[in-house]
Amino acid sequence: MPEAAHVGSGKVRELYAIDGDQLVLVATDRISTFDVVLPTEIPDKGRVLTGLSAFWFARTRSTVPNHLLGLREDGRSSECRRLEMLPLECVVRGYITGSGWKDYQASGATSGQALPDGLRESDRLPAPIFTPSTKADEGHDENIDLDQARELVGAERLEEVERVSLDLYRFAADYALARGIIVADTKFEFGVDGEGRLVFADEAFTPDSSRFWPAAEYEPGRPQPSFDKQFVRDYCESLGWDKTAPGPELPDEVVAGTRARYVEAFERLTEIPFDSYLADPETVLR
Ligand code: PZK
Repeated sequence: MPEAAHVGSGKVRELYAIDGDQLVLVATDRISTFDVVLPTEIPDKGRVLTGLSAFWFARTRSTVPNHLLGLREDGRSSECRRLEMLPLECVVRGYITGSGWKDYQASGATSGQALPDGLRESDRLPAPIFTPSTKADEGHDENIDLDQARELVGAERLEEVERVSLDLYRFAADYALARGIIVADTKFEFGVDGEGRLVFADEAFTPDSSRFWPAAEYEPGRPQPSFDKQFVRDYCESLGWDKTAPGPELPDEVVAGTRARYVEAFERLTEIPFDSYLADPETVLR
């Protein structure tokens, strides 16, 4: 991309600056599992994630403004407003799993918020909870309590991001559940524009920023299968790989099955054929 300067790399995404006000966010077809990026790509995974994010940004504009300016013809690149990012990962959990389940087992609480006794792994919570974390440059984000979050962004901004995060989660989780997908939890990033307004940035309810579970297979008391990555995890487990880099190459049938799951998530949630998205990415905005 000769017209833009590379400004950042994530595990599976790249960020470029067009100028002082505009960025291009590119979702690659890379996939990570157990925190390791695999040498094999999943064709169209980046397009699915970019299309899903744009779909959700378009449908949540009345709740909070967002950074999306437009989609490029390639379907994997989005042009965004450049913001001052808040130093906080805004996590909402509707179900008890992952680090929330670990915290709960250890202390009966997560992010300093007490939870009812007797929860089983993957149980639905009585109400969604806001459990912020700090952005770690390397490795895992660290769960923090609301006092620590307040020190990072201030009391007013924290109240605002908590309210907006819970509103966004309730909207998308209801929407997805009606289409057979449980959004167990999700992570948001927000920025602030030149006028001090809160802006929803980064990605919105993708399988990389959220845990998607197939509702038809939901059964609390055990870990749930991942909607998108379960074939990859099962294959990696079958190898006895030690989960350190480099990860294994994926065989064609695992690649094809995983691609099909990403496309299925896109089509269930958007009710738009993925081929229509490829022909004209802006279909998801209308
Ligand atoms: C921003 N990241 C995460 C890191 C990626 C993405 N609208 C924005 N304005 C300013 N900064 C960012 C955004 C957004 N979104 C996002 N880091 C900064 C990130 C590496 C690669 F693709």
